[in-house]
Amino acid sequence: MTEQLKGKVNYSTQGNIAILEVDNPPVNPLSSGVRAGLSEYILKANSDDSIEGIILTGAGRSFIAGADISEFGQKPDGPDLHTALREIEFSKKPVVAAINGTALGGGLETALVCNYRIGTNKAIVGLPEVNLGLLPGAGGTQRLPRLIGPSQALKMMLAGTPMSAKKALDQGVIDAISENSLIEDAILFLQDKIGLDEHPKVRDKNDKVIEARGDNNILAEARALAAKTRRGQFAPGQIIACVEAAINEDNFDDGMKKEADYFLECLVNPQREAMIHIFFGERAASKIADIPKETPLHPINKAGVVGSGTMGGGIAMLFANAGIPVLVLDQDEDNLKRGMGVIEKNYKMMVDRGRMLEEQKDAVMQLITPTLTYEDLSEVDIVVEAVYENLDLKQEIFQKLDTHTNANAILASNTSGLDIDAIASSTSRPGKVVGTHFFSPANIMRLLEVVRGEESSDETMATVMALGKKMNKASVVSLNAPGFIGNRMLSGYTYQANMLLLEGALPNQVDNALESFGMSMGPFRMMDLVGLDLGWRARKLAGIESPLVNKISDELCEQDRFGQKNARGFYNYSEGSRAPNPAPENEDIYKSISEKHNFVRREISDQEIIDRCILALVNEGAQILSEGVAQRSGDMDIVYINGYGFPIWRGGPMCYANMLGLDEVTKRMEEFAKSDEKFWKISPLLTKLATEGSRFGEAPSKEEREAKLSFKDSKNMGGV
Ligand code: 3H9
Repeated sequence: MTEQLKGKVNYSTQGNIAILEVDNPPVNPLSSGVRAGLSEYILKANSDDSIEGIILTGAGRSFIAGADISEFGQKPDGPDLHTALREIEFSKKPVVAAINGTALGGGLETALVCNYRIGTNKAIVGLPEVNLGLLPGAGGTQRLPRLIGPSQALKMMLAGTPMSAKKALDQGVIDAISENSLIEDAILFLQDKIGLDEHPKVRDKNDKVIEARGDNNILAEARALAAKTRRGQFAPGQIIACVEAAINEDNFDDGMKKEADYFLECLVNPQREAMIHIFFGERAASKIADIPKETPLHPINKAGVVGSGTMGGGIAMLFANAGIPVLVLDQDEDNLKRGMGVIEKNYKMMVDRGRMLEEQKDAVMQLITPTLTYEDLSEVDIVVEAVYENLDLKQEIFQKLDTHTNANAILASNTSGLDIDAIASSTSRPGKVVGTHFFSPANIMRLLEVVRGEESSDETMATVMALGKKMNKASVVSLNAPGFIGNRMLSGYTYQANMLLLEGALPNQVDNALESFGMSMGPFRMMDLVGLDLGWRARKLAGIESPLVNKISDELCEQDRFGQKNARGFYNYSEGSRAPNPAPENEDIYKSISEKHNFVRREISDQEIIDRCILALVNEGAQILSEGVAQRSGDMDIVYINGYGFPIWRGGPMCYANMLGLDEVTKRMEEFAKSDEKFWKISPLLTKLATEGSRFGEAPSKEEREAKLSFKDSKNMGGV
C-alpha cells in the first residue's frame, strides 16, 4: 500500500478463508488507503486458489463508519469507492460482512455489496447521510429498498438514525447475529455456503421494488415525513427521488446512475457544507483547547440532583438514561412527589409512543431515588443543582452540598446566568464547581453549556464534558460571563424583533419571516411560550421603568396578556392548544406605543427582518469570540442549532455569515447602523476578518488566534 494513502486493510488467512480487516482508527472510515486495500485484497483472495471464501470486518470498535467525511468538498484523492465495491460485489468467491461494530453510511453500503451479513449483538447499522446533507451514494438507495422494501428503506434513510443488530435482523438488513466469536461464527457461516452454485446479490433482489410499482402511497408518505421532520432540507427530496428510481427503473445500473447524479447535486449544495461543518463542529466543541486529552476523569458512578421541578426532573432522567443511579432531592415532600410523578409520566409517554419498552422504563425508574435529606448525598460523585435563579439560595445549597458530599464530588449548577464564581465561593472546593446549563426540557434538548469558573479544575471540566457525551449532549464550553454564550447572543436577536415591532412589523410577519428562514420558532411565539410577564414582573419589583425595547410587551402584560400561560400574549390561544392565532386587538397597542415614541410605522421587508435578527446574532457571536468567552466560532453554531432552533442546514449563525461573505455581512450592518448606531457597533474582529477577506474559523486572524489563546485568562463580565 502506498504511504500517502490514509488508512489500510489488513489481510490474513485462516485455512480456506481470507480475512480483510479495515484498519483506519478510530472508526474505520473509507479513506483512500481503505478503498485501495479493499480492491487489492479482494483481487488477491480471488486469485489465490487456496481461498474459497472471504470475510470483511473492521479493526477495533467500528466496522466501517462510512465514507471519510473530511474528503467531501476536497479534491478527490486515491481510488474511488465504487470500484472497490464492484470488486466485492462481483467477487467469484462468497464474501460475508462480519459487522463487529458501527456500519454506517458507506459502511453499511459496503456490507450490502457482500453476499451475506452477520453482526455481533452490539452491531449498529444505518444510513445517516441525510444528517450531513447527503444521500447514501454508494448504492444504498438502490440496494436497501431491494433488501427491506422501499417503504422501510425510506423511513431508515430519512430518519438517519442507526438501528440495533436485533432490529436489523428482524428487518432483514443482516442475516444472522453472532453471540460468540464473530470471526469464528463468520467462518462457520461461510463454510456452509462454500460450494453453493450461486451466492445472493442484493442488486438482483427485485421482488420488493417491483411490488411497490404503482403504489403512490409509499412516496407520498415519505414526502409527508420529510416535510414534517426535515423542513427546508435538500437531501430528503433527493433520497426519495433515488428510491423512486429504484422502484421504477428496470435496470439496476440505471438506478445507480440516477443515484450518482442526485448525490452530486447534494454534494455541491451549500447545505452539505453547512451540515458537515456541524458534524465536525460538534466534535471540536467537545474538546477544550488548553486541557490535555489525557486529563484523568473523575469516575461518575452515582449522582444527585437538587430540585425536582421541570429542570431537575429532566436532568435526573438524563443520568438514569445514561445508566447512572441518581438521587433527586427536594426539601418539600409534595414537590418531590409531584416531580417523581412527572418523571414517571414522561417515561410513560415514551413507552406509549414506542420510543421505549415497558421494561426499559422500569429499569430507568429504578435508578431514580427521591430523597428529602442532604445526608443521602454523601456518596455521590456529582450533584447538579437545579433550583430557581436566586444567588443567595444557590449559595446556601452549595454550602450544604459542600458539607454533606464527599470532598471529591463535583458540584454543578444549572444556572442559566448567575455568576459561577460567586456560587463556587460559598464552598471550600471551587475547583470542583462548574456550571452545567441544560436547556428545557433537559431530557430532550441536546445543548449543554458547560460554564468554566475561574477555578474549575481541568479534571472537573474534562469529567463534565465526558458526562455530556455519555448523556448524548452537544456540549459547549463557555467562560463564566453574563448570559454565557446562547442567552447573550439571544438578547440582540430579541431586541431586534421588538424594535421591528415598534417600527411597523407585526409579530406574525416577524415570526413567519424567521420561520421561513428556517428557525423552528419565531421570536414572538418564543416569547409567548416563555411568558411575557417574567421580565415585566422583575422590572416592577425593582422599580425599573420599561426600556424602549420592552414597551410593547410590558403594555401587553399591563393588559393581562402574559403569553401561552393565560392563552393570550402576542397571539391568542384556544383552550388546550399551543397553536398561535393572530390577535388583531393588539394592533392598536402597537400603533399607539410606536406613535408615543416617535416611530413612523412603515412596511418592513422579510429580508430586513431576517438580516437584522440573524446578523445581530453574528455580531454578538464575533464579540463573544474575541473576548474568549467561547473557544471557537463553530461552538456558537453548535449552541444555536442545539439550543435555539437554528436550522442545521444553514450551519449555525457564524457559518451562515461565512457563507454570506463577511464583507457583505458588515456592509448590511453598516446600513442598519445608519438608523441605530448604538446597537450596530460592529465587532472589531468581524471588521478585521471581513477586511482580510477571511472567514470565521478559517485561517484565523491574529485577533481570533489571540482570543483562543487567552481563553483561560479572559473573564469579561461586562457587555451583554
Ligand atoms: C457516506 O458514507 C457517504 C456514502 O453514502 C457515499 C460515498 C460515495 N469520516 O464521533 P466520534 C471521526 S457519509 C471521517 O467522536 P464515537 C470524528 O470526527 C458518512 N472521520 O466517535 C472523530 O474525530 P476526532 C456516513 C470520522 O465513538 C473520531 O472519528 N457516516 C467519521 O462517539 C471519533 O468520532 C456517518 O455519518 C467519518 N465517517 O462515534 C457516521 N466518523 O477524534 C459518522 C467519525 O478528531 N460517524 N469520524 O474528533 C459517527 O456517527 C460516529 O463517529 C460513530 C462513532 C457513531 C461512528
